[in-house]
Amino acid sequence: SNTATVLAFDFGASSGRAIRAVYDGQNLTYEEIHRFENVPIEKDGHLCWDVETLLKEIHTAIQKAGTFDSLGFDTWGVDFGLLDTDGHLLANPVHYRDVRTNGKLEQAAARMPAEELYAHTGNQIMAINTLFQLLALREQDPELLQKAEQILFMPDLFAALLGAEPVCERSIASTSQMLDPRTGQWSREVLAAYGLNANRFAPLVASGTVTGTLANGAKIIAVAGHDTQCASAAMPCAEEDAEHTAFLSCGTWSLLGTELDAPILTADSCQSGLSNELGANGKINYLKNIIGLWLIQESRREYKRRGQAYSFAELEQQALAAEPLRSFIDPDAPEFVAPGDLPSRIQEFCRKTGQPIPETAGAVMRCIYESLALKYRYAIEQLSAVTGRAFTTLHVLGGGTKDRLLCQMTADCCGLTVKAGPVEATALGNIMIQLKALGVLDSITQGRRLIAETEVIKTYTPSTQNYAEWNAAYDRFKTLL
Ligand code: LRH
Repeated sequence: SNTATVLAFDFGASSGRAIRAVYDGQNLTYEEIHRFENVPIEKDGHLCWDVETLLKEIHTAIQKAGTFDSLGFDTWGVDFGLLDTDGHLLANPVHYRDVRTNGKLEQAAARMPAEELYAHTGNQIMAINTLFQLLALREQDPELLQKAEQILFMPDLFAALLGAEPVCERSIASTSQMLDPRTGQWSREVLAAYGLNANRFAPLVASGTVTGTLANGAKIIAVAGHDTQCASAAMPCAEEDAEHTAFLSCGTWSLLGTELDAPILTADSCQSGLSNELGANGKINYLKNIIGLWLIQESRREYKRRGQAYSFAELEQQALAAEPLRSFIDPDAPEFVAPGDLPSRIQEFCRKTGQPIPETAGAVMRCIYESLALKYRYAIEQLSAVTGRAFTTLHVLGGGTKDRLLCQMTADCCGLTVKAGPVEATALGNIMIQLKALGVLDSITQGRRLIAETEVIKTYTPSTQNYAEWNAAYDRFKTLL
């Protein structure tokens, strides 16, 4: 039959969600049936995933969903858990924002220089990557790592805890800094350089592989375990437009990139900090990790701690009212990664770089918004330079599409037409990959067409009015990087 009901689990930075979708052969309808907190907990001095609580929430969602044909999990990249020989979780998986990887990049470079590591894996060198987390673990708790029979990435871990075969699905494995994007296999050179054993990892499988069955008969599907690759699978773009199209998966992180047929592993590409990730459609998602809306989310939390509770809409209004193009930060400066008092760190950045200090919440927000838009422009220029592509359109995907100020600023600053939507890109990609695995859809391309026809996509045209001011701002911004 060409109809199906599927359940998509998406684990984001503050909440997890289960979305139930029904495809009747022509139309797709979907609704969020369960939402729950996904807040890291403190365990043995580390910031951790609360797997036990999350598993209960997963079971609640399955109960609520009634009958369905399949389910799939997606989460952010890089994080993993350890299973013993009986398939039991050995410890709470550590969250990538934990400080355990501090200093690990330098140590890792002593074994293999960053450029070489990049040439093998094509990942932007970031301390959060799985490889550096494993090095930290081995140093800080060698016995735990020794006890581990299997290392599983989070989406595959949730599936395994529901009874699926343990696998390493490729989209999430390609965030690890250990996978060779040319072959889709672990890089032997990298594993050897760091004394890691490929046997510890479950077999690598393609996105959209059926890995198990629940008691109710529903299939467990390794979708694109990496949320960014789910979002990209839902990009409402035709294949023939790829050359001129960039995407911005806009949530807690901003992932800005373009779809390629083959990876780019050159020194230039390494210098530009561009990652080659494996997409669910077999393409390379060539992209840059930018810190993203985290800056806004975490600032909001800090204002709340101070007794000033603002909604996102209020913060957007205050940013709109603040003086434009006054002070900027490098959004990806290391001091903004860890949770805490971001407004003060932003003020400190402005002070030490000799810029006016943003005093009000509105001024801080304005600084964040503009700095993100400027960083997007910078990333687009790097992407253009390395790929030789001239972009005309930027597809903005995910929750960030609700932020009209950011969408318009991005269009203005980058001089690109922004097409914003779908807002539920990640869940929709997860759903489409399941429908394809069930044989209900032929291809990701067909899913994308369906999304283009049925979802709300809002166009933002770049204003020519303030382009000169953005240009001047951009020159100032670049001196801060
Ligand atoms: C976005 C994301 C991104 C990175 C980061 C850790 O949610 O998955 O692509 O991998 O989280």
